[in-house]
Amino acid sequence: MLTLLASLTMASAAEPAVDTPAAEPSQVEVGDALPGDALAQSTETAPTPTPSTTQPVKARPYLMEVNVRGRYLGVPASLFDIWYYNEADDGGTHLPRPQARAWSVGLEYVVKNDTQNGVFYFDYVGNLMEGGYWDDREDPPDYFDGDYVVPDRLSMLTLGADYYYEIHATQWLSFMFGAGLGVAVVTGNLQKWDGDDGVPSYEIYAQRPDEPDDVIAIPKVLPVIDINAAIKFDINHRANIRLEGGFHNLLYTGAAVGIIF
Ligand SMILES: [Ca+2]
Ligand SMILES: [Ca+2]
Repeated sequence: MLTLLASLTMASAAEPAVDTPAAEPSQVEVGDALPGDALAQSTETAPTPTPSTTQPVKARPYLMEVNVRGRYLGVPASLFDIWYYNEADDGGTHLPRPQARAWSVGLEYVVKNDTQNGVFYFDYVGNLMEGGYWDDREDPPDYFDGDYVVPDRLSMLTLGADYYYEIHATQWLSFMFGAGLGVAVVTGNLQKWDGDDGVPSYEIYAQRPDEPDDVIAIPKVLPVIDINAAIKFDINHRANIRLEGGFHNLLYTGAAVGIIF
């Protein structure tokens, strides 16, 4: 680089004086300023800032994010196994029990500093559970007294706020632990078919799938409890990716991606 500069300087020095003298020195100046002088130059100019000019000063001591997030939610089958039979029961011939699963997409607005994050969110939680047979455990076993339950337009719209504490492992990697509260508006319900004098509910359902015996009402408004643990990748304070898991009224795993500004 030095040799390049030297040759540049010599070249310009060797130029005849008539050949656009104004352009040549400026070229050398630009080349001169590039290598290591950026810092020196900035410290040089730093003592003489005019207060009136609009410089890119750090106007606020916090950053913001806007993120899009997606999640896969559910209730572990092992939990329902406590109360309900599954396909492994009755010598492996029992009807399979539906899996309580859901998905969600949402938007987040985040206000943060180095260690603290305030996350304001809303998301839509859609049901993935199919209709099926829910057979309670009893002793002695009765495999034919269960309910046939079919979700009907079941979904949830949530709005809430979470606090995350952030621990930086490196410049670009951090671990986050958070919790928060929200409110959910629930749509839809669960339709239920009962057994009937020895005829199991799944056979009744097969006979009249459009005529449930009952509708299990779900409260239209529910509290939302959030518990979150995340790994966050910071891309040059411009973007971030968060991989996380926890509890959002259901257990979940998911990811959030967004911009930092
Ligand atoms: Ca029973
Ligand atoms: Ca039973």
